[in-house]
Amino acid sequence: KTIWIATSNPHKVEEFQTMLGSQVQVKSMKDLDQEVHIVENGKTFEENALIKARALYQVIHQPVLSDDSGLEVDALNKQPGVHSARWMGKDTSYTIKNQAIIDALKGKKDRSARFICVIAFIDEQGKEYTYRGTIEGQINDEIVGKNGFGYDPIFYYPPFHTTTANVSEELKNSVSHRGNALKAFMADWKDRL
Ligand code: ITT
Repeated sequence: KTIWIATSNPHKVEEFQTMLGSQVQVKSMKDLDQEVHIVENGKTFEENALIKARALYQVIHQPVLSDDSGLEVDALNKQPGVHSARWMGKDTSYTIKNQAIIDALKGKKDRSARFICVIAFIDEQGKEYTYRGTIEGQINDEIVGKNGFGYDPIFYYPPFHTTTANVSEELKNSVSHRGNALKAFMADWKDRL
């Protein structure tokens, strides 16, 4: 069984492949021989997830899944939010971006934050669905951990007593926004894929 995911982010591909298991083959934009033009100009995770899924569906005419995700920091008015990948420029390293968030929160009491993931799915008939998953945590006061990607090294998850970059991929997936969105998707589709 093959599932197409409308993403160019290899970390997302890796997490989906681990969560879906070896019975499912995950394919993504890099497995296509053509460019898929995507303009992610939506205001919400749902809009952007649908923009990505539609762009790939129009090329392959098969069921596709997509992931739009990001980090909301309450003390920063929920930024970087839907701009998480582009925030401070798409080529700025996450060491710099993560330190900038730590610096912006210095002295602030409210360190609450959450990752959000919206999975969009377009079925064989072209019908569209979205599924949302979240994980609540805190902005850590230093960069910790080498696993995961993006903002994981500053995302302190209280039940783990550490960041989501400082645990195994399997443990992160078991509680993550992406894991939770995929569980919601699977509750609907596992017998129909
Ligand atoms: P695609 O659009 O090609 O899927 P992208 O990385 O540009 O890849 P998004 O626009 O959805 O995707 O941006 C999501 C960003 O949010 C991502 O680049 C990270 O900075 C952050 N993010 C999302 N999920 C994360 C996770 O599990 N751990 C750490 N950071 C995450």
